[in-house]
Amino acid sequence: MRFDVITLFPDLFEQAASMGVVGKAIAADTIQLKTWNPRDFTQDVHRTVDDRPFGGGPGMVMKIEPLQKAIKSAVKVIDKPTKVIYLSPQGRKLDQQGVEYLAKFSRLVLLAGRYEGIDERLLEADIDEEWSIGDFVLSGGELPALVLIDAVSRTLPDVLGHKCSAVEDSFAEGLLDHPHYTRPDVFDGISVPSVLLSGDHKKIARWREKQSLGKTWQKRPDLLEKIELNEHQQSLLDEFIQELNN
Ligand code: 4HQ
Repeated sequence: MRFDVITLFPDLFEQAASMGVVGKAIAADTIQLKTWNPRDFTQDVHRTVDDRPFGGGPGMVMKIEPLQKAIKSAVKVIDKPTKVIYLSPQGRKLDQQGVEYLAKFSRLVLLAGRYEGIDERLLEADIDEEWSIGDFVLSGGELPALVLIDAVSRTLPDVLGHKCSAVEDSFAEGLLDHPHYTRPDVFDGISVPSVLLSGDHKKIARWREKQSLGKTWQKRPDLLEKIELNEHQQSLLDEFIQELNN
């Protein structure tokens, strides 16, 4: 998977993308990340990328020409299935299903906007899809782009080397993750659930699945409405609820 990011803050991406799971995937060349600075596509001495909004009002708008040149340069590097994405609160809300859809493209060009946003004509002419990371206002599209890169990357085969699959993760099946514990086995008088120390891997897997269902039921009941539990899952959840009432 290759990510091309159009950004006024390339350093931010070099930094963030050098760390953790994504950093390792880049080092291993499973993922490629390249940044394109719209300032490098300006003609004037001041390297102007923004201008005042027509119609007046506060704030500035990103100029169309440097952005379009940056996008076109990024797109033409490789001839592969590409989506050009603009991060904005007006986009489709990102969730794990959206992440998996995006992961199917071999290449994503991400436009991280600043100021009040981009000229609407660029949106119409050059942006394939608009995505949002949530209903709140940020000062730029850089963090949303990094969120997208992180979430998409971890679904790719080979990125989570230590796991058989990302399928074990929270949300992969539309459920929350089960609780986790590590040493010490007693902290402040509170013990780790004994099943986790039993060495019985079948029992442990069953406990975790039950917890995953139960925690989802307690904390995010809206998620359960989106999925159909199988018979086994339903009886585990019933058991979880029954144990609460004991
Ligand atoms: N912005 N999800 C405004 C966001 C945002 C979001 C990005 C702020 C674009 C111009 N992007 N700029 N929420 O708040 O994606």
